[in-house]
Amino acid sequence: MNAPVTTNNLDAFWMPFTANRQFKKNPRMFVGADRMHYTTSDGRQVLDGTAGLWCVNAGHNRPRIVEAIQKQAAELDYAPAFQMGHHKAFELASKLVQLTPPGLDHVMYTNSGSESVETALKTAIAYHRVKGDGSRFRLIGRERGYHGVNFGGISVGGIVPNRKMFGTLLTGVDHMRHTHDLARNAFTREVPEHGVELADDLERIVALHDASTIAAVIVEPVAGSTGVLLPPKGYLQKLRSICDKHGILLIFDEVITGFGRLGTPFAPDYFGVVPDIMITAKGLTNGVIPMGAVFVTNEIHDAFMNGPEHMIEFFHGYTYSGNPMACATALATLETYREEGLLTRGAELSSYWEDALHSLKGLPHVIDVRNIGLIGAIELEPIAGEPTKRAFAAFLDAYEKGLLIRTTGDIIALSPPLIIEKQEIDFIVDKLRDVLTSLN
Ligand code: PXG
Ligand code: PLP
Repeated sequence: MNAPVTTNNLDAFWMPFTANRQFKKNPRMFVGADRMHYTTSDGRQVLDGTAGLWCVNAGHNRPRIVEAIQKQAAELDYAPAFQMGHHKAFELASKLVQLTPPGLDHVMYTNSGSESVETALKTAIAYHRVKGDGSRFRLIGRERGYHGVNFGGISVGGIVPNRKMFGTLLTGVDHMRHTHDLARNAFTREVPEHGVELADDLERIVALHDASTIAAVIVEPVAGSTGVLLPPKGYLQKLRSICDKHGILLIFDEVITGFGRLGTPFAPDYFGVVPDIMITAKGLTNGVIPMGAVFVTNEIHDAFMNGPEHMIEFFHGYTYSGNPMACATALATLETYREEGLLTRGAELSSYWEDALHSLKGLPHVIDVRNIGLIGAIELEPIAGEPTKRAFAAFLDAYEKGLLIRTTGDIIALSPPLIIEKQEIDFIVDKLRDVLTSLN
């Protein structure tokens, strides 16, 4: 007989990217959230040091968003995504392309970062083919890259445990080296000095496979999930110029960096390098309703607008692409960002944030502190033979002390909602100091 389904029965739900057995012995449950804080099931307040999973950029329970969802549900709950439209999908697209860098003026909707990645990779390969260049099929990613969990994304990605269980993956993929170099760049503030030459890996890969076989290069402008790896000075510029030289599309995966996380609306506004395809999700809807968006240049879009007009131009899309509930949520999110200046608020706070984080230098086990915009990372020396254990202990202790952080490997990652105030930055750093001081 099946066990009764109650909230006390934790067995049925196989949780994602979670130590299930550890969690179920001692569950950590949230029952509410408002602005910067969660309420736990035992009635405590926990400061959200990670904006959920890098997505709740405007903080929790924002009135415009709540109201928009309630209204939309009663007005138009669903509209078919294929061969039919609804106004908010077009309104949102028009508003989004005003925010994105000039030239990235067309957008396709998805439901997650992972789907945005698949959409971008497929678009890149198909673009070359519609231009009559079907021999360009290879995709180049980077070691330690995270591009979601679907087959295309893990193929171009470079996080070993996310890949090694899943067979042959996509063929025709190659990887550049990652840019993390503690020997030369430890305790750098914002962009590190050393490592621009790592972009030359792309030239080597081109020399090996020949440019005529390569469709696209995909990178996170700042690698998030793997533990916050920053691009060295000049690195992204160099990737851009190598791509231009060889007719290769450059894809930025901005699932984390998009929507204000770097103190600018998107990474091109920070680095001055514009990709051909830009992948987003997370902050697009403040994490509240699942949605992603993939931006492409006019040139890419226009290349598909050929053939008989009654024909579908691109055989791709999802049941929920541009779902009315998601579009209403995204519109309310953009309005909240605009009213409160949140897409550039990170820039105002970043030097305070930087100084606060770097004050942790010198504490036990801390081998690096790095930051950019409202992202921070503290890298810990792993316990010999037991990687991840030290950081996980820090995560559990911080949670008990009222602070939610993320850990990946032995790196603590921080990415608070962009509405954070200075005293809340102080709270984060004070708690971390307590945690790190008492860590084994
Ligand atoms: N690309 C990038 C660059 C991401 O960071 C995805 C794609 C996939 O998005 P979805 O919506 O399919 O999860 C991501 C997601 C963490 C963490 O703590 C990071 C992500 C997701 C969950 C946790 O680092 N990144
Ligand atoms: N599997 C089946 C059997 C389907 O019919 C569909 C969509 O119609 C899908 C998967 C894809 O679902 P989605 O469009 O939500 O990605």
